[in-house]
Amino acid sequence: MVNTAQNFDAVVVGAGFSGMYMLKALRDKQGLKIRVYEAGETVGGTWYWNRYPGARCDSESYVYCFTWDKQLLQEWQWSERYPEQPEILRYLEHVAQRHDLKRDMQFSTRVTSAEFDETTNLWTVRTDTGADVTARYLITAVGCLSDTNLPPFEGLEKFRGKWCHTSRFPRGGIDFTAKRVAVVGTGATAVQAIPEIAQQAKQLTVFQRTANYCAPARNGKVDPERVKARKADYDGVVRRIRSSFSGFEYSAIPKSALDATAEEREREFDRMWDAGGFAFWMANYQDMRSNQEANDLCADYVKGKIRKIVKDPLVAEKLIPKGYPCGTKRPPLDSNYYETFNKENVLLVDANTDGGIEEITETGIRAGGREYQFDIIVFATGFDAMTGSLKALNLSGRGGCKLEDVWADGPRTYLGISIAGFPNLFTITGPQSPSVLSNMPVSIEQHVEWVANCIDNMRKTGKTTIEATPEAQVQWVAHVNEIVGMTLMPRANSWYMGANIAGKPRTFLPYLGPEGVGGYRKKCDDVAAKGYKGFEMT
Ligand code: NA7
Repeated sequence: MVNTAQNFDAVVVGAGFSGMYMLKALRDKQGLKIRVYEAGETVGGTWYWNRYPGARCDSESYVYCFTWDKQLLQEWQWSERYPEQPEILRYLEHVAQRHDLKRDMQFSTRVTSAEFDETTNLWTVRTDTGADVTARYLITAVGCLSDTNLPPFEGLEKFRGKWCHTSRFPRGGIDFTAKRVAVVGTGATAVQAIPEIAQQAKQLTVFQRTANYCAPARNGKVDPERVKARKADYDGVVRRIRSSFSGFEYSAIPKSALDATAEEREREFDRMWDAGGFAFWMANYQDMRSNQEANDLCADYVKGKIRKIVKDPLVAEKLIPKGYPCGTKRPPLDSNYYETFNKENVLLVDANTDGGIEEITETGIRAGGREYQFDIIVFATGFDAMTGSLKALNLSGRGGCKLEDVWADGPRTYLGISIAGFPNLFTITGPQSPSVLSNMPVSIEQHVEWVANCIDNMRKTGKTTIEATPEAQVQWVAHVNEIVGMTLMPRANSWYMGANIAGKPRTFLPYLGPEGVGGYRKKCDDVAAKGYKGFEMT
């Protein structure tokens, strides 16, 4: 039964990993009255929406889960090294039921706007289902990659076949059997979907704008002995991932790639490549993302692999990334991606060599002056990352100032969790926090726990509002930019830089802290320990 009261202590937007835990943390520990609004029909967030073939998490299952339910850590059996979308959804449904979360959630409801009222110090939240509600605290748990990017391709409305975006894939899927299919995009989503679609489709044509550096996932069953050992040491696992750089059990090789001999490097690269997963990107030489020469060595290794796997040298050349350092766009994990281009029924159309997409026609796609015919077009064109889903909430803070105006030149936050002028608003895994550069549940849990403790502190000390000071925000933004400026990350046209969306300000969206998520956690805890330094409380 959904709570029918219209005044809440807190409104949480989104019922994915973040929203579920936020509800649990505030409701159980502090007994607050909460309402969670979720546009989907049930819990799951990104895993509710992304139902495309091959959808799977790139984090390993044993660390892609809630760590606060210790019993569930022991009970839940993941079937593979990387959890598949339906399995994650089953897991989240199970958590929702086990902790009776749904009674405070309202599904199929999208928040359309929220305004802070300076006279009452309350947020008024409006939804597409009508009723306005008020809340002392507004917590966004909207995910970093949830605002779909469907580029405005000319002529799409004329296309007579079927089309869809991977993040809005129809329930029940699409039957690609005997169909001529196009996939537009070659990001992490497409890299998962392409091998699956190629197995069914009569003909698959992939439209690539930028080639990616992909490393093998090496998915499969996990050795039961390994599972047992991890379960026996879950406290240790949790401790290690929380203090790690990226929320995984990886640490970089503590030396420069340039200081290793060629043989040593090859051995290390082989070891990481064979291990699969993010090892190549997160356990590599420490200067991979900061030194172009070191980066070139890593990049050359991957390029060599692509040349070995892809039989047609012309196709291999198109698949070889050019013009940006490896690891500076989100590296996709590959299960037979490169091999798929050896199949007879798969064609690669590369914007750089064959010409980019000009328009969608009634019967297909015109690119580079040539017309390709399709029955189905799948857009794997990504998201308006990190800021899109927040701007879509139409938030107004003090003096009616609008978030979209305040962020016109890029996001400005304090710690990625608070925005000056927007009191009692908390942004779980918001821009300028580590979020997408880490294993998400680790960053989510850290933010949720910080926010829950902050609210608890406010209630105990009789405070009504908390907000970042403009000075602290200016310093944080400068810090985020300064740190990333020491790396190669700004050299890529990545969604991290906002470069995938025409007109989006070019600015690095997450926070690449010098000590990763472990160091960022310490910073946040330190702020709290110093009486919420950088925040103003009334
Ligand atoms: P991504 O990584 O943003 O990939 C989108 C792909 O679509 C990428 O190859 C883009 O090329 C391509 N794209 C985007 N716009 C266009 C236009 N206008 N024309 C042609 N091609 C285009 O999204 P994903 O869904 O794959 O992954 C997002 C994250 O979800 C992923 O990183 C994980 O964290 C989970 P581009 O590279 O921009 O040139």
